[in-house]
Amino acid sequence: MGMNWVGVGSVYLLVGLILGTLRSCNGGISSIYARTNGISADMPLNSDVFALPPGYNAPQQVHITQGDHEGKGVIISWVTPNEPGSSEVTYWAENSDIKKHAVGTVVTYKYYNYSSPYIHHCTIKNLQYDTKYFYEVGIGNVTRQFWFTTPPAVGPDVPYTFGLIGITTITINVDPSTHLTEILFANRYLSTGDLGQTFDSNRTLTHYESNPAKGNAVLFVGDLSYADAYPMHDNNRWDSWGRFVERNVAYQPWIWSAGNHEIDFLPEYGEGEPFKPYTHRYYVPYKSSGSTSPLWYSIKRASAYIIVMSSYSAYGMYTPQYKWLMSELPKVNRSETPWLIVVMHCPLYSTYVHHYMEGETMRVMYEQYFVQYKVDVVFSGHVHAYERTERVSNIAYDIENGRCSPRNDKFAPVYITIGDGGNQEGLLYDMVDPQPGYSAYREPSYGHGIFDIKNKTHAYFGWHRNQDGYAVEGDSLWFENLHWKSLQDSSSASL
Ligand SMILES: *[C@@H]1O[C@H](CO)[C@@H](O)[C@H](O)[C@H]1NC(C)=O
Ligand SMILES: *[C@@H]1O[C@H](CO)[C@@H](O)[C@H](O)[C@H]1NC(C)=O
Ligand SMILES: *[C@@H]1O[C@H](CO)[C@@H](O)[C@H](O)[C@H]1NC(C)=O
Ligand SMILES: *[C@@H]1O[C@H](CO)[C@@H](O)[C@H](O)[C@H]1NC(C)=O
Ligand SMILES: CC(=O)N[C@H]1CO[C@H](CO)[C@@H](O)[C@@H]1O
Repeated sequence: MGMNWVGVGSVYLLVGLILGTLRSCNGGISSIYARTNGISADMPLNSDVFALPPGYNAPQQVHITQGDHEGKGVIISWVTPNEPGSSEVTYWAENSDIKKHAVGTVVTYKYYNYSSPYIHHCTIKNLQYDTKYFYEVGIGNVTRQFWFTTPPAVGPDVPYTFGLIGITTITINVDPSTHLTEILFANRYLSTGDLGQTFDSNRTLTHYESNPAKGNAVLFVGDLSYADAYPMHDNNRWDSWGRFVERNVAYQPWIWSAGNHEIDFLPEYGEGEPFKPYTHRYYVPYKSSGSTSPLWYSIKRASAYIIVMSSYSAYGMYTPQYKWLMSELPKVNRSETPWLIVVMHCPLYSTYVHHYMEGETMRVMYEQYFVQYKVDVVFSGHVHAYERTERVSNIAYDIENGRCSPRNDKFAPVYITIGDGGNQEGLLYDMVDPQPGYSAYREPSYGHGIFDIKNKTHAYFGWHRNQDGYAVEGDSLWFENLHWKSLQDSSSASL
């Protein structure tokens, strides 16, 4: 039988170390694995991870992302605190003496009473595939050196490993009569903000970095700094977050998608332009996929075609996002990039009580296309927990026929929620009970995912909790590529 998750909430504190899973009669697995530390406190601003690099006007918050559609370009971004300095990048291939130079641009913005430092963005194009490059920023007073490796050429059988990091957000809803666990945690929540910049965020990042599966690039499912959790959305927390994640994102591209914590909408204090800090700080190559907004775009990387969508921008019929996606999906050539991955912050399927059905209108709008175009997997964040669905679709409904429940559909995407990077709001324990049949596995632990593409027909997904050893998987699934599987099925059917 299903369990009453609200009722057992307080027990989590007592059974913190008990590991195990329960099978509900309706759905898949609801793990009762609970991490030992339910509290997610922010790292203080004097923590090692936020340290300023030494030297006058030294570049900080260095981060890279893909800079073109095919993976031969990189956008390098960084911040200089005292003066604009130089927007130039010097770069060279490993084993090459030829140093090249590219010059980017510098931008600043104001937010309420905050003035940003100098934010530099420099796009380098026409790099060689599968090559290690060194690069240097801060030309002038203090230079700093980093490196990255470009992906292999786009092609169907190119193995490639993506990491998945999510950070997450919940509205803290403490009801003293029922949510004992949440009250105990809530005292700690109030100390701050989520990947956020808590001790758990740091554990998630360390865990990802230590995973022997060695991710080559990160698909980031939204909610970066949680600066909006501070008074007046204290944008200094955007800066501290940039310093925190530099140790990883300066060396491998993070493919960005925007979450609700990127909206930073504060019109009563004159901040009515949504996504202002995010879009000034995190550039993405949206124009190269014909998009008109950095909030939705696509890239090809090795054997994957990645479509990033915005849960918090207009997406109904005739909107720019809708029109872009409708022209985008038919362009995906599965002979070239067999793996079709969609990233969006708010999950279309989630069985946690917080944020329940928030993705429903977007599901109604887009699920039919994800099924039609055989999207292999949709990755989301938002919900402060992990969940994986069965392959289901819920698109048969036509207002009269009553067919409005998800049903098995072997050519529907798997929906995976990785909203568990470690934000200050804590984990979610309240789940829809009994577990619905479309939910294959759910667990409220912090962790990260690895999507490991082996070839054009097979990929392996693993989800790793922070509490476990670096190689341990809390959940895993072999993916058979939907496009190639459907061709195989139809050819064997016609025999
Ligand atoms: C964050 O993690 C890194 C790597 O494990 C460690 O060196 C550092 O001390 C941690 N910092 C905090 C504040 O937890
Ligand atoms: C901005 O405003 C906040 C809250 O009113 C205040 O605490 C902070 O010191 C101000 N910062 C600056 C740079 O004036
Ligand atoms: C799809 O990609 C394959 C492999 O790269 C190529 O041979 C084919 O021409 C492409 N099809 C279209 C319609 O571009
Ligand atoms: C693709 O990878 C899977 C899993 O590693 C393997 O079983 C399969 O044989 C591979 N296919 C080809 C054509 O190599
Ligand atoms: C080459 C260069 O950018 N030098 C600058 C270093 O910093 C001082 C201020 O301390 C500037 O005046 C220089 O122009």
